Amino acid sequence: LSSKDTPISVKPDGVQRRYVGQIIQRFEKRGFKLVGLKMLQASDGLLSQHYRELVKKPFYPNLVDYMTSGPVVAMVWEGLNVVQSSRRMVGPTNPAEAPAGTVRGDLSLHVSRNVVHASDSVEGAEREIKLWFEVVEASAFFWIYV
Ligand code: YYY
Ligand code: MG
Repeated sequence: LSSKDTPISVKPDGVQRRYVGQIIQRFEKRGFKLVGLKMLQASDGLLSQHYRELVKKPFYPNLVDYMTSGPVVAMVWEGLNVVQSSRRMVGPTNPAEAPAGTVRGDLSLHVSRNVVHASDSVEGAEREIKLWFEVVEASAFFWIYV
């Protein structure tokens, strides 16, 4: 795992609203490289680890209902400064505060339906990639996340 890799997920509302392609295109256009991609139904257990700092928050039950309301498209992206840059591209947690041009600012209105996940730190990115993916050597020259 390296600080050049970060997880980005399209949440169930983004999948249901058919935004997977547009979201992938934003990161490809910026110059990042897709190194992992899968669709899955997130479990309560996976989410309680992913959002371990939030399990006691009053909004947590609604967050789990939302995140399990349909499939998630989980990805790993690679590139220079990808953790910080992708987080900027996604925008603030609350779409009401997200500038136009960010994924959340362009595609969402409410914090409970903010379309996409991005990690907020290199340590968080590493922890989340290990939680959601396995890394495999796809050839002598590159590794992919599955
Ligand atoms: O990293 P990010 O997704 O931007 O925000 P977090 O503070 O990690 O919260 C995770 C997730 O929880 C957020 O994307 C939506 C939801 N949430 C909420 O529903 N209501 C809040 N007041 C805060 C967060
Ligand atoms: Mg977060």
